[in-house]
Amino acid sequence: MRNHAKFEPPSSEITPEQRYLDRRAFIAVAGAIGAGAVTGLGFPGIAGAQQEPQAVGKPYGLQPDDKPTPWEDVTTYNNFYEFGTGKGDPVGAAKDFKTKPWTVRVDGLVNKPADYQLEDFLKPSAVEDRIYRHRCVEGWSMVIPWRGIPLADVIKRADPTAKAKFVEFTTLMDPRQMPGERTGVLPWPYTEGLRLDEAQHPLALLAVGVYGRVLPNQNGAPLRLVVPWKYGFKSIKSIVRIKFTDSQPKTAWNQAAANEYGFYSNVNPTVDHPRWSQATERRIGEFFKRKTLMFNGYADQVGSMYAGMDLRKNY
Ligand SMILES: Nc1nc2c(c(=O)[nH]1)N[C@H]1C(S)=C(S)[C@@H](COP(=O)(O)O)O[C@H]1N2
Ligand SMILES: [Mo]
Repeated sequence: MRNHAKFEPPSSEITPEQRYLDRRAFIAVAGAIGAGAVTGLGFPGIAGAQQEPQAVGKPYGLQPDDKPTPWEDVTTYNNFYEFGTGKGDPVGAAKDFKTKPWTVRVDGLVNKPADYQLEDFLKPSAVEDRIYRHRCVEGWSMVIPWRGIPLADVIKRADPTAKAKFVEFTTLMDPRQMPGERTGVLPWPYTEGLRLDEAQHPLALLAVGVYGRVLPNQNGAPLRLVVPWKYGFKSIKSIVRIKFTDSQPKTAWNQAAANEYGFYSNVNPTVDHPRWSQATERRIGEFFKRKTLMFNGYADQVGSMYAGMDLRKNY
């Protein structure tokens, strides 16, 4: 929590470069917000849920013309099929979703399996604000100020055995609360997976908040994954289980359509999805398309994990 950046609302007077390079403003806001904001917020049930959304966080991999997507878009244009297949469905359908109490099971090939209450799962000192790029395989993108804890910290605490090679994540299965789970649109519960080294990568985040506030239900409350170099569907929401395995986990989207959704799903402008080109993207709130970047702009940080792999085969 050393670096905070606050981004003013888009203004024709201020160029994006100025916004970035104005270190004075950057530091002033960092002081005003302070570490207290982080210890208090992002934890369900702790004051702060009603404060104004703040685009706080250290920028990771942002391009010079990237600025946070407005709160309104981040929290009303969502993919969360448990609450409907329309982008506008989850904000209403998840309104009364119960995220307290919430248990997270950590198990499989680890020396320290445990069932955690969410409050015990999160170490306040590990909570960070980070601004990441987000790219959905459908061709739209956002820039999102997350609040969360590095997944690597959680893995360290679980202490995987030498046999552990992958991590499997599972979303809550509760068809009474999640109407989508009463349909056949995906194999439920939603599952995702990462190779262990990917999961340990310092960019992989378990988010509990966005815009300095507790995660809204439609964004995957109370705990969701964020892996910014992969297509958005890898960033599984409302996680109840993190399991370490020796074989590659099945994932919901791969089971639904294996030719469209591979295990890796790294953002790659040179490998198209059968139905959507991945070469360009539309930033939500913008009119013109932008070029999609290899690994969504995080190639310098993550590229070495895929050295020697055929990314056309391992899509
Ligand atoms: N459990 C679950 N997680 C999910 C999804 C979903 O339908 N169910 N959709 C994914 C997709 S396709 C995207 S693009 C992101 C969207 O996250 P956001 O609504 O917070 O932007 O969540 C991902 N995580
Ligand atoms: Mo997506």
